[in-house]
Amino acid sequence: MTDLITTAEAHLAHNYHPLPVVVSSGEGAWVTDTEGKRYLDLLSAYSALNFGHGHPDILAAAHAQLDRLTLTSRAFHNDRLGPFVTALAELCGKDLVLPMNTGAEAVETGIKVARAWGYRVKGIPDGRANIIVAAGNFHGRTTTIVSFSDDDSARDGFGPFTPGFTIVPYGDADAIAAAIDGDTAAVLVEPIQGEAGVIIPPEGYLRAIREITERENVLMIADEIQSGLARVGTTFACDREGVVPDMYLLGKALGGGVLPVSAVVANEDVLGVIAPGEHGSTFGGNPLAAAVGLQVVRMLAEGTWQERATQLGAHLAEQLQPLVGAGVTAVRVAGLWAGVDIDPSHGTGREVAEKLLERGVLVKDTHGQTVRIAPPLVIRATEIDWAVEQLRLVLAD
Ligand code: IF1
Repeated sequence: MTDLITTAEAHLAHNYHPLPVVVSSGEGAWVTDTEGKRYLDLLSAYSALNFGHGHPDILAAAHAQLDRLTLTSRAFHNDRLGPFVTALAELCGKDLVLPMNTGAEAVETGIKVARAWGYRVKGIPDGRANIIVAAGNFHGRTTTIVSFSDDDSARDGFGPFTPGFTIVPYGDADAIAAAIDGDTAAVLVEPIQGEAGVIIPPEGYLRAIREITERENVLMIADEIQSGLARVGTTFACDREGVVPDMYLLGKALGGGVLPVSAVVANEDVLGVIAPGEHGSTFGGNPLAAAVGLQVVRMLAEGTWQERATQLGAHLAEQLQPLVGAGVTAVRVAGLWAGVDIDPSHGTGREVAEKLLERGVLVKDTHGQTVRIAPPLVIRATEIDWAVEQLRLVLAD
């Protein structure tokens, strides 16, 4: 493993010392570094690899499209975009899809759409539209998005900030109801908070937001960029409470681990407020992205990935549970996504992550004591067992 970390890599180095340099994507849940050491990748939600490294059907769709058409001049439509947006709209049960590239762009687009809807449909006085967000949120890194973060490390030094947001505690629907007034255009929420440590809100929270926003004529926007697309055992994390938001923000796994693909999905009465010429992107919905996105949506339409995440997620929860009281203070699991709080007497989340790295298991720490586990959905039960055993050994040290 190299000790040299280039400037470009330096921002990643806070995760691990030394930083493993991955040279080969390997297959399934495994990656290989420059020295040939293999790692079981339990970081895939972080990195958009829900379907594992090198999924053959996704690679085939990408290869085929590379040989046909990759980008068009924006003056032309392309023959992949229609099938992609149609299939994605159907998966979401919505009318319209606005394709973008990164997650942050989808969030920015959602904010613009919500504000435009607030002025043009709801009748909010110009310049006053407000969006309610949750404490502990992570929605991306643009200047507007960090404006409504409460994480100093994401915000400090990047102001002045964009106004028009109100932060309320996560998991508290009454706080949302209390914060809504005539200028409120939307509530923007992660159905399960990722960066915050896989924080699963109290049962009924999403349903309560849905009821409040419907009653108050406010849009409900679900950032499913990390929680969506089968990760938690359902197509969307909102499905866990039977909730359909007004707008889905999607990204990460929508690009199949091949390239950035994001999207805003909503009905005509919401997304239709954006007029031609008001919003766009050079790369959003390009033929290559659309071909890959279409393949991902086709895979999700069968429901087998959701089923797999449910079953393996139950297995992961079963394996992790005995660690509570044995070096772990709490475990939160939703499908194949877990937050594991490390007992401080056994070190920090970061120290545990580094020891796991030595043992060939990639996880990500967050907020001091928490280790996040998000394996690709192709992981095998035996690989989960091996990974949890490595965690048990690290904690027993
Ligand atoms: C970083 C976490 C993962 C997201 C949600 C939007 C975006 C993200 C819910 C923006 C992005 C990333 C970006 C990466 C760390 C990371 C992350 F730690 F923040 F929570 F994956 F676990 N909404 N999440 O999680 O999407 O613009 O990056 O495509 O910036 O450090 P993007």
